[in-house]
Amino acid sequence: MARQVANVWWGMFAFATLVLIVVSAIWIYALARKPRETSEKEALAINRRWVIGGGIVLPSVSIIVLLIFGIPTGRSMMPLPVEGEQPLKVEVTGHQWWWEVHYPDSGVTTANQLIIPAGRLVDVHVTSADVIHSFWIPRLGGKMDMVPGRTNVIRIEAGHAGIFHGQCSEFCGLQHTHMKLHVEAQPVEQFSAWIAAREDLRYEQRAPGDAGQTFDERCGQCHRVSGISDGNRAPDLTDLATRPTLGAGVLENDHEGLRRWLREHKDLKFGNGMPAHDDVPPETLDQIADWLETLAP
Ligand code: HEC
Ligand SMILES: [Cu+2]
Repeated sequence: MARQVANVWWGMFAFATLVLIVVSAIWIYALARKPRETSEKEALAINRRWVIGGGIVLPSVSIIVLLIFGIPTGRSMMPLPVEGEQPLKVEVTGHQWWWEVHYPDSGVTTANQLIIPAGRLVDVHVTSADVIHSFWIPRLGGKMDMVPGRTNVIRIEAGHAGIFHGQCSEFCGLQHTHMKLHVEAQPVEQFSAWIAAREDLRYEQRAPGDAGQTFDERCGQCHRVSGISDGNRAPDLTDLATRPTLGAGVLENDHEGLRRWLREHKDLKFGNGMPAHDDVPPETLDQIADWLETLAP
């Protein structure tokens, strides 16, 4: 889809360049040539020719040509029925300021990362839990507003495996910048394994001692960890350790990063929806961080 959009853009660019060159040439010629005597009637006829030719015929033809290429491109991004293999359905919900990602066919939920199979159509059903956000992965083409109370569908397809970058593209508040989405297209078998590893994933091991209790009391009402807690107001943490970043792109997700996030998230991402935990001993937060680091299939 992105390639088709790019083709239309390059076509428009070439045509606009041509128009610019031709108009400039005529203009220079008009400035340079000697004025010629014309009768009033002749002058009117020349005027009319320019108005009809340059003002009506040329723009009409240009717009029709543009539509001939543009309409099919637009349609290819619409979730129209297809024959053969059906598109994969993924639901993405925008929150201030993170992305909830859900695969309804397998019941898998993750956050701030969108993993898709390469070479397969993917219908992304987007909506918002609060304000208007916009779903945009520039290199996969298109862009779709995420509107509360409404579901829009955008069809994407990654032609090859690789990492792409998504970004909220509708100003949605203070931390709009820090609303990045890690998008990864994987070879089909790898993607199937990714999903399979998360289906029916349940943990039994709580964080040790105080940390486990603190998590139950202070974190679990917002965050879900399959088997341990089922909060639904914040990023699902079930596969946290497999995500490349924290806070939708604020920090690298590694040992240091996770500890920093729990202690300093209010400074790292001012105004974000997670309460400060200043009254929890830092060592306890570190223990929680160490446990969170083990949450991977
Ligand atoms: C009131 C709900 C709430 C509570 C309680 C809460 N959080 Fe959060 N948490 C959030 C929200 C909202 C975010 C997303 C912030 C953002 O990126 O804008 C978040 C983000 C996170 C992240 C980063 C997730 C990611 O994928 O980037 C981690 C880790 C985390 N919280 C751990 C905890 C821990 C541990 C506790 C308990 C000590 C806790 N949270 C308590 C709401 C909460
Ligand atoms: Cu935004």
